Amino acid sequence: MTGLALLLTAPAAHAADTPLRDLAAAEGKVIGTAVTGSKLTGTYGDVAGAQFGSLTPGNAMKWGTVEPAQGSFNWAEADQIVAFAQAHHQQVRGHTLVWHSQNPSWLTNGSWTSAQLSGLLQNHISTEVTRYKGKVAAWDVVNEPFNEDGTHRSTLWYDGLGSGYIASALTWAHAADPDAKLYINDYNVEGVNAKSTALYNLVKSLKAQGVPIDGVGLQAHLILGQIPATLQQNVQRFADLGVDVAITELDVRMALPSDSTKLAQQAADYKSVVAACVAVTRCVNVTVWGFTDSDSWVPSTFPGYGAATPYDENYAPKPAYYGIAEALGGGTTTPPPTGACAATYSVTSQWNTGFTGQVRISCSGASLSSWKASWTYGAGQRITQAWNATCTQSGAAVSCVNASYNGSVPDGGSVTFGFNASWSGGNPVPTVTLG
Ligand code: G2I
Repeated sequence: MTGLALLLTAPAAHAADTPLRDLAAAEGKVIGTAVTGSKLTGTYGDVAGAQFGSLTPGNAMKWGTVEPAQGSFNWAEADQIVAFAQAHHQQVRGHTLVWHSQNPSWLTNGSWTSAQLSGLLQNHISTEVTRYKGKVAAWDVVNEPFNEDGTHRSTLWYDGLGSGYIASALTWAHAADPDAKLYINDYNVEGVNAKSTALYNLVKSLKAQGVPIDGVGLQAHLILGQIPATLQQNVQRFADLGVDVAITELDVRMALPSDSTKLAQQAADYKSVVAACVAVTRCVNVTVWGFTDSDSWVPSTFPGYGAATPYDENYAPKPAYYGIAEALGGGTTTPPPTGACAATYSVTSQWNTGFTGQVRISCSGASLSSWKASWTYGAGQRITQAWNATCTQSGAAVSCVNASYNGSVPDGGSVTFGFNASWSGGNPVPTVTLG
């Protein structure tokens, strides 16, 4: 039977499984995400609050954001994120106090003596850490201090203050909030290499000098299929120095467009990174650098690359989401069937002898040009009519194929068909397979 309008709706926004933050907690870990404060409403806020146990402001706590003009402060977005985190019982990872990038122009364009520069940095650190004392669990105190070859990066701070700026910054941060965990954070330090070895030697020497250093952040901006083989070994060697380790900015970028093969590889990549953290007791946190592809730095920085996060632009969990869940021990979670398209069966109304049901087919990171949805009734239900699909039933087995006009399900879209059926005794919901 035809005549009812074809329904096109957004894909399901939520994974029905145990939230990632609960899975992580059961493993003694915290799973976090970078966030943009202005987006923390609606579905973005729902997912950020429900799934993650810590938040990192993606930009809101950087010097250029908080003090755009000297002596003129803007804490609005940082305050908002901290308040959201408190309301959702989440930790905050403060990011970042000392960096060569995203500094205000009054600072970078100024001409400062070493003493002035040191005073500016101390004042900045004291002001920001004091403001969030007791509210920020961990700070990326120093961000990206090294070159790829393990030498110190030439920056405003290194050039003006020498390598001692790192110990000074940690000491000032500790004075402002003795309970906050203090980290040094960098990229391309996930595997054992010259840069990570320089970081290792620095942390070892800071520990030997009694400088307050609590942790090392491995950013983990990774490329599809290129997870460093020595990741877990590297995490372990830092842990063995007596510091915590966090994966602070995880994403796995791919050449666009994504397809089901790439998304499956990405799931495996996310799973292996999270598993490396789970395997090392002192690895305490894995944070993704944006949880949705609509809030990722990747496409604008690497043209032609993207789809780097665990949720698509419409907040549908991707296979990567399930990879994370599996690494966190979420054994009952399964990726959507047939790659990234999934079917959901629901009963929309029911009366004493009959009911109306619908099946929605949603795609994310994949698409369909035709479809067949099949299920087996467990209690003698019988389809009597269907619309927006052609359904046949043989015994308990039902099979519905697309109508001539709705075989195509685009990436990020969905198609719904409906039916009436009879029932008696019971009307359990069957599992639908696509194929
Ligand atoms: O670059 C990726 C990350 C590498 N590690 C340190 C992180 O702090 C860094 O984060 C990114 C943010 O995700 C981006 O959102 O840092 C970028 C700057 O280096 C941020 O990009 C900036 C844009 O460059 C600005 O044009 C924009 O106004 O984001 C700003 C706010 O949206």
